[in-house]
Amino acid sequence: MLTLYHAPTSVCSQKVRVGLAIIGLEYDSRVLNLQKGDQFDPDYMRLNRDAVVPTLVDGELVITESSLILEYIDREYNGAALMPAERAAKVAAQSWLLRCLAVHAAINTLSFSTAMRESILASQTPEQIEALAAKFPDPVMGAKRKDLLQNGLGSIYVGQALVHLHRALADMDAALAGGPWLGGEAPGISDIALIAYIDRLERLGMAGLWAGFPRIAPWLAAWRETPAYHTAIEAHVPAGSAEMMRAGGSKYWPEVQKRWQEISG
Ligand SMILES: N[C@@H](CCC(=O)N[C@@H](CS)C(=O)NCC(=O)O)C(=O)O
Repeated sequence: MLTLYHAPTSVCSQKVRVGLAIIGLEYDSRVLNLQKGDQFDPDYMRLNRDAVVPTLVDGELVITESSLILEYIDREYNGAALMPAERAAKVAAQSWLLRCLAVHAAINTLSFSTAMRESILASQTPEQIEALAAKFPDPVMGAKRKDLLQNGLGSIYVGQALVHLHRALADMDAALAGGPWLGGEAPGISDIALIAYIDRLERLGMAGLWAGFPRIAPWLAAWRETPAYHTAIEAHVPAGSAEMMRAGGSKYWPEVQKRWQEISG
């Protein structure tokens, strides 16, 4: 039996749960409360020394990094059916999996400089934020979190996030010209790897980011009709949290939109 350490609304957890649902794999669920700091528990950090979710345990094997987990479950339990066999399509899919690192960093930046910032600043003192940042095993990640919370959209990380997201959305839009899914006629590994990130942007009230990329909205709408989306994403959203995220993110949208228009030229 697979064991998945995950968190309800963490985007990287969502994407792995979508993969598990699409393949039809059962798993033993271990839910971490990231707000309470479960990720810093020494027992958990023996599995994932970066103190992040998700982590998949399969017997003796411990797998971290959400894109690698997707690739692993598809290869080991699904005959690699989600990975294109054709040479160019396979390289494209592998590129999306790798690129998720930059896309995740950008989503983390936009989440913590807007909606999450609102709720954290409302409930934590500057000393508590300092203490949280000091717990990150990677000091640069701790400094990033502190900077996002202190400076919001004025953080130096925001410009980089917008550039990476602009490239990713433009490339997704271009790739979707070949079919309703990046995988062609059905969701493939690239669609699964990206759904949680695009979904998060919409939940932050920032769907205007793809106003100039017409194939993204129908792709997201199609995902939201799937049973996997409901099981893996929607069903885990705690009551009231969707409204808080949308309200918190929307407050910052005019400023994000202004910066986005500068990038879009
Ligand atoms: N590149 C990693 C990123 C993992 C990551 O940063 N996960 C976030 C949730 S999406 C996390 O656990 N954050 C812990 C925290 O905010 O303290 C992956 O794709 O698995």
